[in-house]
Amino acid sequence: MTLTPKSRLIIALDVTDRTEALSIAEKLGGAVDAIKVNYPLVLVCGLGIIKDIKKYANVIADFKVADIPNTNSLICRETFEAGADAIICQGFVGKDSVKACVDVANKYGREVYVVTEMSHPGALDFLQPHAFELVDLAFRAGASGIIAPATRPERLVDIRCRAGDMKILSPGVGAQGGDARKAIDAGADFVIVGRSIYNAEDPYAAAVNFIEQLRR
Ligand code: FNU
Repeated sequence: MTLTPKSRLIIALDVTDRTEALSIAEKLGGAVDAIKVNYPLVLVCGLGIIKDIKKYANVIADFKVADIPNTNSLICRETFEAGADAIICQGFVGKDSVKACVDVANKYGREVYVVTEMSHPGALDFLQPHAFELVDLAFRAGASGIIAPATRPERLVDIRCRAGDMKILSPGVGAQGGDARKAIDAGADFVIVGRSIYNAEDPYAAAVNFIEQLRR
């Protein structure tokens, strides 16, 4: 699949209970553009959880793959065999490592998204000074898109200018302080929201609220 913006909302399903994860996926899968899984859920449930969630939505595996090209290829192969529609990798390991992910993704008809500047304060230490180079690297490696911070909409504007046609997925909305609407207005194609949805008393209502903000 190719991630296409409809609701523009991706839920980060970082719960660590299988029943809860599947219940949220069943309720929200039809409303969001994708469900992102990360280590917290996969370490508890195993890679098989991807196939279970795929019944309800496209799945992005946020494994922030960051190894030598051969190991990256092996990780991507297993992740796509498990059914993931896209995988997130780190760019700081270099173009050959990112290209290894893209080559495997192309074989499976899936997508790779490359982390540029992360959303947390520590991203200023090492990543921010190299964010534009990471955007260029993602483009040259043939990635479908990049990850860039909703916590810094002013940076999203600059990263958007640099990213050309690549899609931008933007985490950091809600719990980390970012605003969904501002992130889209600054150039993101999708926002990624975790705790503000799955920790809400009514996750469905919380998701619908975000979708309405994004529609405005
Ligand atoms: P929430 N995530 C992030 N910032 O938050 N993949 C990044 O720069 C990045 C990410 C992930 O804060 C994070 O791991 F590259 O509860 C988590 O899964 O809304 C989700 O996005 C944010 O979760």
